[in-house]
Amino acid sequence: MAVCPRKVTVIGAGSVGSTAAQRIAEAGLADVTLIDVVEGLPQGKALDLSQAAPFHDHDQAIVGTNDYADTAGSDVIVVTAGLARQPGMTRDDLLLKNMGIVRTVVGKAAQYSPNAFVIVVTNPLDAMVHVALETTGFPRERVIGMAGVLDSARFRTFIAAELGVSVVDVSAFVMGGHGDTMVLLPRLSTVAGIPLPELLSPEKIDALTTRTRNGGAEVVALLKTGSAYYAPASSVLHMVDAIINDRKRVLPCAVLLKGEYKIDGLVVGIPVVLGAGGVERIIEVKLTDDEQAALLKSAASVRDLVETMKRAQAS
Ligand code: TXD
Repeated sequence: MAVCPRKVTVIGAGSVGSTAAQRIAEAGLADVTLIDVVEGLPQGKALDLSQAAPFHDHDQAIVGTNDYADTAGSDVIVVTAGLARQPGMTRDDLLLKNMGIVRTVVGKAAQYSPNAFVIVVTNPLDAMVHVALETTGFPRERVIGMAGVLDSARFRTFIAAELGVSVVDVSAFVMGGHGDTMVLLPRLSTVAGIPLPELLSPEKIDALTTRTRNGGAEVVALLKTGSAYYAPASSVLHMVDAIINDRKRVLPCAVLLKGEYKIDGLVVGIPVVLGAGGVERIIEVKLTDDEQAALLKSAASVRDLVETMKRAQAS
């Protein structure tokens, strides 16, 4: 019997979007539809990616388009469309520009794929998950932000390098918002089950958490003309795989909280079980007072962004 191929739509054929499309197709996970507002860009990238298929032993269809009708019936929609901050643009300008873009693209894609899972990548991440939730009306289980998976991969990489051990044996626990208010929990981060504080001094741990918090900025400072995309695309692949293959992975994801961790009505990064039902469970860990305070601070900064968006909509 013929098996119906899985379909993933990636909105935004820029650095993260096209690399995520490549990873997903080359992993043999799903057919990929790449869509962008720029004419020719997704078509050209899709054609080029298709021509790499013979080297990667896959037969996934990779389609580039500017027409949302071609995205119909997607299992997962990955949202990477957006603008980067331009000189002279404030954070709020960027927030409102990307709010408009995410609302438009997610609204169109959701019409053609009403049962899809939505993985949001566009920054400011937590705020854009709010926009996607509101626009689609999808339940919180199906609208998930990618940030913690990337942040914990960065932390794992730095820990492994510091200790001279395999990154595979390192597990890192990250919560909170994407950016300055990220909450890293060394006491719940381990190397083959050994808590990090038993292996590194508080000063070393501090240095690694600071580097992780600035992980995105460190790459931007080097690239100068863009931001990170290889590790972000791999993070997207990891989440798509968890959903499509029902892996029930325990991953940090940005999800709308409804009272969990004493936060109600705001999107914040927390550990979840990610499987065929999307966010199948939110894992509540007992936090210390300091950790809880840091998480609430993170939630407060998301609330500020949500309020700025509401004010802009009202005016
Ligand atoms: O951890 C994370 N969540 C992140 C987030 C990690 C890395 C990048 N992060 C954010 O993802 C970044 O701050 C941006 O907001 C997005 C996408 O980053 P990328 O590096 O891929 O940006 P590009 O290369 O500028 O690509 C954006 C594409 C580009 O091709 C535009 O033409 C397209 O988005 N775009 C649109 N596509 C469709 N429809 C509309 N309206 C549209 N507007 C722009």
